[in-house]
Amino acid sequence: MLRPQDTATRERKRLDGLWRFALDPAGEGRDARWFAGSLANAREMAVPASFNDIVADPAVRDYFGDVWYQTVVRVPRGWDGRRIVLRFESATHRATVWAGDAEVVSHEGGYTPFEADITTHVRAGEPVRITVVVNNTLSFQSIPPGVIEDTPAGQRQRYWHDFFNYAGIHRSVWLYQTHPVHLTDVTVVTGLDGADGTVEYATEASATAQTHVVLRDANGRQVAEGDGASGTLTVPNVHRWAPGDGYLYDLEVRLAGDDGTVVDTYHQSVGVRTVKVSGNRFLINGEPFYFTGFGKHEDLSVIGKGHNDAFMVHDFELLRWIGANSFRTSHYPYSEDVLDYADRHGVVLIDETAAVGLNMGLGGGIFGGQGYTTFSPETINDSTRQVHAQAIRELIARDKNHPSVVLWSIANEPESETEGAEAYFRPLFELARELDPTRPVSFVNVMLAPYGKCRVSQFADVLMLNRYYGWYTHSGDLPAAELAWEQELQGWASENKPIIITEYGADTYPGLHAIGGQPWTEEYQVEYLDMNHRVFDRIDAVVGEQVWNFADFATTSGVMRVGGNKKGVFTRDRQPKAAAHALRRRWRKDA
Ligand code: GCB
Repeated sequence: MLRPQDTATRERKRLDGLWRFALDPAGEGRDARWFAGSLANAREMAVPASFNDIVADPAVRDYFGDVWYQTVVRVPRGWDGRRIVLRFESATHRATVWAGDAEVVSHEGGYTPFEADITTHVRAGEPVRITVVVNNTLSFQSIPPGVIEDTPAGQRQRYWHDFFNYAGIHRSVWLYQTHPVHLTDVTVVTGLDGADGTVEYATEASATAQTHVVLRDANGRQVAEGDGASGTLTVPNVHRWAPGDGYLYDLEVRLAGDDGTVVDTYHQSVGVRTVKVSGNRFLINGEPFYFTGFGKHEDLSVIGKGHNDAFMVHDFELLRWIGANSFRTSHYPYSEDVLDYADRHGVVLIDETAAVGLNMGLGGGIFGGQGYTTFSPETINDSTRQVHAQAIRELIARDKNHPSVVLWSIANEPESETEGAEAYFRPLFELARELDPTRPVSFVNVMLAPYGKCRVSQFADVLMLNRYYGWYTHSGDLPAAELAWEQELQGWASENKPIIITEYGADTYPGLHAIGGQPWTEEYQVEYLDMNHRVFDRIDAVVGEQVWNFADFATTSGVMRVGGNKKGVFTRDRQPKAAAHALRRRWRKDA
């Protein structure tokens, strides 16, 4: 599915702004056909944004169930005879959409795009009512999972992941048009051959057409061209895409009818680079790469998980300031704008599905309800795995052409020490490899499945470990933490795979100080990170360190969370804690 573009043959219109919005606590709107007219009792709501924190009402913040969004858009006059498509970059966690009275699409999964051809439901120059019901309820068959529990005080939504269940329309909504004969997909795979680069391309179209491609460098100079729906282009003396050097070529794909008239033009940016795991090394362009950076979140005050360009640019500026060369899209696929930005700026990404919290043993019930078995016919089961498989398909389909993405993470901290886990994950790894043979595939291992116990890491090309020695264990005792951590890591290192420490961190209340050794102080966060770095620097197989977290973020309430998770190196409003300066000294050799 191609992202909408303005090209010589395509046009798009962004539908962001204020939409009508209504909660549907009784779940009556679908049967009562709320889509069939102007939404009654509606308030105004910003799109894109999470709805939760915008309204000053705890009942809205914690709401789960159906919510309705509606807008009226006028289809541009000039779009007569064109194929007209309505596209959502995301709706969390599922949605059904109507154009006028006609139901046009439903989608499961809160972080990947979906679209509907609405040509037959609209007329150029006329308005059309767009209604969307978004549902944010988590179940054992959703990714991420959750459960509704009946309590004496009423129903409650529980889940096992440590971030707030923000919901709504989080990214842009588009109306766009193409010729009825149009390109439907482009795939590029790049290679290096000495000083030259290769670009294998494969295109798909809605009907048979002639395909012509032109590859241009960043100055617009043509460097290669080809004919046919697929082929391989050679780029003499290629400018490689590399960490810190987001050099992009532009592949223009043109479709023409039998008479040679161009009916569709699409531009695919291409970063020429290779990725490979060799022994315990992670190679980008054949050279060992060491990841520095963070696990992040899409999380802001007021707008929650809504995309915001200003904050996106600011976050990338802070990454550059601190010397981070990478981050993980923990714990879900991020906005496509983030991926494009990372491509252009040479920031390396570990791209993760929303499969987080498939672990009912985690947190001793702190993050969720107690007393559930993770893998069982009643909980995480075959249907969940199908939803998870679809999440992997949609992630790879969306992000396969991004040079910034060097590694797929198919889950974060699932239960992985049991037979059920092994059986659940084996086919998912096979699927990811089949969908993309060009990138390594992994998952993030949890402390409950330490070296020697994990039954899923056998499938992973890279070992990604989240560890909190000195925080959740050996709290406040960094010398003991250092010994235990090094011992476990030595075990993993014997596997001869590259190891990325995808999480290590300590909650820190900004402004809290002590001479030393006191958890929650700014000093302790620095000492804790220093201890970890000593351990990493002694272990050859460690090829990356990503601190948890880039910034403080919202979570469910609990005695372990003070106004959210405070492991940020920056506060939620992006002010540096002492640890930010310490990391900058370690990561930025030039500063
Ligand atoms: C983890 C999770 C992350 C949590 C973090 C923490 O292992 O992957 O989502 O926020 O620990 O701070 O406890």
